[in-house]
Amino acid sequence: MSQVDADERFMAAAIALARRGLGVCAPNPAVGALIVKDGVVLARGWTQAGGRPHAEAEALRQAGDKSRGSTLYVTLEPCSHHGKTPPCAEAVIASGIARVASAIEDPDPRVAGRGHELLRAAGLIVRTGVCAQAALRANLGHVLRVTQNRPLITLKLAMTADGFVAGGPNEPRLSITGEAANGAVHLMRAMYDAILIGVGTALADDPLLTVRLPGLEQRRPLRIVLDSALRISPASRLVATARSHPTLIIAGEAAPAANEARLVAENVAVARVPTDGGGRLDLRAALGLLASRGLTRIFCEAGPTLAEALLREDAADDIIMLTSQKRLARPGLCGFTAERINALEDGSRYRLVEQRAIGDDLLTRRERIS
Ligand code: AOF
Ligand code: ZN
Repeated sequence: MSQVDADERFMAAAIALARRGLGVCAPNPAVGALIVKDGVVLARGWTQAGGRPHAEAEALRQAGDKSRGSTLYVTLEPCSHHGKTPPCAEAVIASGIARVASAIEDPDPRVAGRGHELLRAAGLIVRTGVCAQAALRANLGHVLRVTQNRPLITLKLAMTADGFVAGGPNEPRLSITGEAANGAVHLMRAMYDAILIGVGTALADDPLLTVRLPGLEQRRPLRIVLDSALRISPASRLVATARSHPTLIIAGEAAPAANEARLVAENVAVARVPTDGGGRLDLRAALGLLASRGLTRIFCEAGPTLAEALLREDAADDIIMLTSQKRLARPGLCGFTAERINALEDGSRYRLVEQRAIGDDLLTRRERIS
């Protein structure tokens, strides 16, 4: 196998390791690292819960003395700053690693190329850009937070075969998708820092937005509701479970203080952002607030209003559509205008990257073409 092929193969494995940290290491990026010598993997590391230790530190600790003369594969440039931990680039140099294959530069202004520079200055061979595209996807939450002051947003939509996104007013919590797809959605939730909905969905469905999968109950992504006028019911399941599952409501500046006080008393956090003339929350301001609180990845289980707003703002980085074969007996809540769906499907703004059956449902995933 050529060096280039081997680099790509090991980097793909490092990216798979990195993904283990998604949903647990914010505000830090989920990084993966492999230490390889003569084609043999000596150690594997990924960013740990809470963001530390960093991936390289984990792999180096495992490899011990054996790392001398080996190659390090790392999905993000090793850090060069003295932050909460000493710089990974220095630890890599001290370990005697001879060569580093790195996927992308870290846009964090404290690093921004200095990690690679440090390694080169110490005489290590450094190859950058290995599997850059795939690594960028895995690190996109971090990259967007640092460069655009907003988290990555995955928009998830579920639709019946006849184009409805929910049942009518008398059918709250009608499950559009089957059990297998619902399980897949819970697994997706676990890989994000937060779950986002609009107040319309909170009022119509009274959702819990928790991760209900055996072994992953401890994953508690922040549950966020955009609620300009603080209309959410204090009796809702979201509010009732706020002592055990962190919950944040983003309201407009004019929302009643008494409503806020009632929510805060139940352990719900309330933040405020400006609204436009029509009383709608400034979405960019809301996303900026979430980025400044350290959130990197948001899973948005939006109804039509919020989904349209995200698409209008060009803020949806990927779109997961779950389509069931079900047709509703009575007309339900209509999802999206035909133009919206066509716009998603014409391939100019989003590219189809995945299509598979989950049980009786069809999952498609589209990524924004940047
Ligand atoms: C790495 N390896 O696994 C991660 C890195 O607050 P600190 O000191 O933990 O530093 C956080 C920054 O380090 C973060 O913003 C990003 O630039 C980088 N994350 N770097 O070398 C890792 N998670
Ligand atoms: Zn580091």
